Amino acid sequence: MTKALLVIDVQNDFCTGGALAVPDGDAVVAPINAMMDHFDTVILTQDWHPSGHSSFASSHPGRGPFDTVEMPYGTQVLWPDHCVQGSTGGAFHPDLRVDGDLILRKGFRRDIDSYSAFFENDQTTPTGLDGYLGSRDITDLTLVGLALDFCVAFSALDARRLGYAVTIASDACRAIDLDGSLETQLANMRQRGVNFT
Ligand code: VGL
Ligand code: ZN
Repeated sequence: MTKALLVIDVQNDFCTGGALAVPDGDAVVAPINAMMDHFDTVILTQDWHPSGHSSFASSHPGRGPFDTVEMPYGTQVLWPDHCVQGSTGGAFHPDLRVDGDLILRKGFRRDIDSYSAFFENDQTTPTGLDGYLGSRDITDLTLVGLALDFCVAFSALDARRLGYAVTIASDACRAIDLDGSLETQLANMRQRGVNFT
């Protein structure tokens, strides 16, 4: 059994003052930094959108942030512009330790969003993370970061689907909680065998 820590999207735009600030988002930084010493492999993900990304409300005239639209791959929530490639908002929180083994970027294709670290939102286009983990014999994942009810949850559910043992360290996560999304995703994750500490 080999374990990895998967640190999801601890970026300025999801923290205080950011474009899509998750309430109390900064609070995850200290516990995540402390956890890193206890894992041989640390992987950080970075939400990394081109300007004009299709998940941005600004790309849909007449629509606003947190509306939903139908995309060819399903329903998509529209977000404020966030985590634009190369922007300060897209950078990791300045206090986050970034001495991980791998930085995986996602959401870089204009026409499709990618909440999960494993698959884009069509749930079929792989990011390559499963291959990386498999070739390093990693079977157990601990997930932390932002946001618990979106990118952390989608990553955890895909990881279970792919056969990993998955633990979420709850105090190192914070949620957006949009229309009950936190409760819904917690129930989904429990049902599919995600462990919580
Ligand atoms: C996220 C919404 C849009 C996340 C990313 O990291 O949870 N949420 N893009
Ligand atoms: Zn995003």
